[in-house]
Amino acid sequence: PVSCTGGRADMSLDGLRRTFREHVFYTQGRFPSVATRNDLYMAFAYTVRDQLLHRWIKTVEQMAGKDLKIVSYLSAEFLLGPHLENNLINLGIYDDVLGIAKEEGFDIQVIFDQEEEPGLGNGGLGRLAACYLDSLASLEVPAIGYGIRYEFGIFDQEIRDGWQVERTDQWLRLGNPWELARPEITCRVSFGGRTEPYQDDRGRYRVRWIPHRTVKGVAYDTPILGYRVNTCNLLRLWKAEAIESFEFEAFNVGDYYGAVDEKIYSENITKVLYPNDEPVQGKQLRLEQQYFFVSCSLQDMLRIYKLGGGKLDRFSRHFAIQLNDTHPALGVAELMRLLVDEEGMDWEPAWDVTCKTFGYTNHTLLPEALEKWPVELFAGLFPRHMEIIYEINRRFLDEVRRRWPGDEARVARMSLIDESGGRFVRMAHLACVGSHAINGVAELHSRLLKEDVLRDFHEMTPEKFSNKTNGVTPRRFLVLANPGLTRLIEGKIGDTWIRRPEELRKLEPCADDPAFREEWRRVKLENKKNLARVIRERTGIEVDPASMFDIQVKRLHEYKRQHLNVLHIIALYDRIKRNPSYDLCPRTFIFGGKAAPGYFMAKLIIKLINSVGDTVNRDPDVNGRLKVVFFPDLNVKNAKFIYPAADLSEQISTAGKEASGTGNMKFSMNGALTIGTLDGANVEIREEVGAENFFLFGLTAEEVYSLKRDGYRPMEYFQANPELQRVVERIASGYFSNGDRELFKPLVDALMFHDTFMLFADFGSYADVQGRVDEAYRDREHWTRMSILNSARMGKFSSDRAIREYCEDIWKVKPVPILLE
Ligand code: 26W
Repeated sequence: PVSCTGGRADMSLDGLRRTFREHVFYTQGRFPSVATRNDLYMAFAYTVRDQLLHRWIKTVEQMAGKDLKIVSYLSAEFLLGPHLENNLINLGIYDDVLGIAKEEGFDIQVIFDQEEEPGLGNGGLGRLAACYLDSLASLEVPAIGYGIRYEFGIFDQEIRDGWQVERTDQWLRLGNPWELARPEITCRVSFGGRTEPYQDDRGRYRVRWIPHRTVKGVAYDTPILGYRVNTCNLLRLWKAEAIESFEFEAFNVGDYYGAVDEKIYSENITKVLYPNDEPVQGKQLRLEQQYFFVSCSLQDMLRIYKLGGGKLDRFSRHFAIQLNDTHPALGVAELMRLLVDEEGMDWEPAWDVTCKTFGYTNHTLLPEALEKWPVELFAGLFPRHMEIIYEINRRFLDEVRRRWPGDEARVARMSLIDESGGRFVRMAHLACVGSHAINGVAELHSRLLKEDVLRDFHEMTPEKFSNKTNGVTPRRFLVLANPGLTRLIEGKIGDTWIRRPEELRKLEPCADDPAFREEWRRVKLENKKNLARVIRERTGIEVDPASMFDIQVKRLHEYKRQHLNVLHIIALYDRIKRNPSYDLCPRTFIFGGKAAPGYFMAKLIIKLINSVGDTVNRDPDVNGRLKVVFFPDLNVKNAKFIYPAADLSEQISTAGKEASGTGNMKFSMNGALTIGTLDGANVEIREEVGAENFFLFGLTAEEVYSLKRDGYRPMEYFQANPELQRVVERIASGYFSNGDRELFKPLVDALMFHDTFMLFADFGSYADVQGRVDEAYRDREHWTRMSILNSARMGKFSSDRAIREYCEDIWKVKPVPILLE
């Protein structure tokens, strides 16, 4: 065993202080008196990283040579958020480091604030991947996360004149102390060209791919430490570089600029994260990104596996690969190519290995969000994979025909190739056929998958399907985000719930204790004051921490219905204008979230929120009863101010549209009550916390479908509801846009004539239930009781529970405890 006791592995207070000072001096090259804020942050980060590396070495050492199984989580996105604070919590040295900072004479919060977060994801899907990495390590399960090291992550959002403005995210500008570049761990990834048949030395028919161009993938490793354990897993992200091979040089003799072009072209692949939360159809670079990281990752796994002397036909006993949505689904064809073309396996055993290795998680029901690639584009980039997909499809459709003779409609529906107008490769079908397990991310979502989107696949192979309801890590979203509440809970029930959140149930009796309720309110008020301060700093708006904080933060999307929330705000405003003494419990409405840069309607909704805010916040008639705030640049770092400060969490998507939602869980854990539809995980949250502690409204998924089927006419709801008419009229008349009737016309027209997401159908019941929220908030004792019960009953939504289910049902992997000696 490698010995690294003493020195930088020393985690005593003295050891940490010495290591920190050494890093200021030897890593940053600074005297303490001239060290910048960033020098200090870097020195702390390296001090903590030393501890991680110590555990990482131990993890690798103790896993080597063991007959174990590794989870490989393939995801185009990992939305990790800042590392420093999280690692301090997981290591258990938060207070020590706070002490050192104090002694050395600076504010640790300022140091934390210096960290640029790796925003390598869009929203729910990427953040889920990060929570799952935390839980895998915390449960001591060997795992590798594989993804893309985007040079520019999700854009930074600014609000100018009420509109979203995007700025490039330069997260690597000051260096990234959490990653280790591995210039010696590289893979070659090829694109384009053609294929060619040949006979191998045993006379077997083979195919060789003669690609048009090849790039190099370089590994960048980030250690992922679990909570209070020694397991330190690996997040391996790939960066694209130009290969500087002999041929490359030879080809470019005398053509310096050509050579530089090639370099730029190659490095483009991992330049930027696509900022859409819906697929970008036909974007070649996006498809190249997907293949690039999938190919690097599979090559890497095969390399690791062969290093341990494994035989290829047993690969699936040692690696369980999870496809986070269809973004890495090309992996199915790529593993086949590697096994058959590169390793010389026969088709059948290779296919057997492939199917046993992959699992597929679906994250969306929106039909327009299912990825499909034009065959022409696909075949041009991946001629060999196209052949392999045709062969998979041929064999698969033969099976369909055997099961359902003569049912050619079914064959067309299930084919990996969509030929219903243009030809496309259906990535979800490829993922389903090439996996032994398929799951949705909430009970309702998994049911709808089986009944609708993947119905034919469920009929054919029901045993592949299961549900794995999402979860979030209580470490980041409770312990780190809400230290006040964490202390209060620890004072009552200790801290074992941080690993076993089911134990939060022990708090239930405290809901009946008036003194505890008082404390609970005090913590919430502190958190609200804290958010109020941040809002003042970032927007200049003053909000009253005594008012109800009603919050909706998530990506801007019509199906998430931020504009339904706005319609209700305008209704309240309208009531005040019609009756200046209208009795309204003071509320602060807080919104946050990014809109895809090309999503016009989502950007218009941001503008509407800000315009309504401008009007309402200034109107003296309102007299403090209403405030509307758009919190700019929602990211993981900012989210920590938001979830702990909420009284009410808005989860108001059209039923049947939100696969799960995870923000709903983060809010509820922090004691917010939810107003929501029966959509995604809301259904299960309501089951857990009890219907009496949840504000339910709106159509069910079934009602939404049948209404759509029978012909939904928004105008009927409009005509039946005078308040709704006045609300829409205020927007249409230019009341919030200085008389400009054109500005919000696209939004108004979309609602009046289409209302795809049925805001009008749900408006009445939403406004009614908001009235009940208003009443309930006046009874502070009862509200606090409900709030405590929400936190106490959120155990199910820990990502630890979710990961245990994946481990047992899909991956068949077991924990491997790591000793530090
Ligand atoms: C750029 C292409 C693209 C396409 C789709 C990027 C990202 C997506 C995802 C499917 C969108 C997404 O984040 N889905 C969300 O996944 C969460 C985690 O399971 C769920 O909680 C959300 O309901 C779901 O919308």
